[in-house]
Amino acid sequence: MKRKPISRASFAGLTGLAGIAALALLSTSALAADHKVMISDFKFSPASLSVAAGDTVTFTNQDSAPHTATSDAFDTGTLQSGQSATVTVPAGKHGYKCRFHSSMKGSVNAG
Ligand SMILES: [Cu+2]
Repeated sequence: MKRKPISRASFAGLTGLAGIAALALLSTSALAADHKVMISDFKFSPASLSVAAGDTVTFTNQDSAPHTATSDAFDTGTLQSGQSATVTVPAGKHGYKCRFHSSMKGSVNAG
């Protein structure tokens, strides 16, 4: 009676599953989109934005004054005139403001 190489077959099955899991991870990160927010005239534009959780938002300061986009979830740090910074947005609704100008407010809603 011939013995079947069971252990080898199940090893191949596991490798296949790991491959599928790796592909799933890769495609998730490949789908993350980047969104743009411009800062000019002491305003964020668009002031409110809906994105997918894990997406990035790039803030660009077009004013001559320095600004930030600061929330509990992300912070661009100080953006001098012409500078930009990209942040990753976790799930949730995040209000943010400029650390230097309290009237400058925006929000990013990540579903
Ligand atoms: Cu500001």
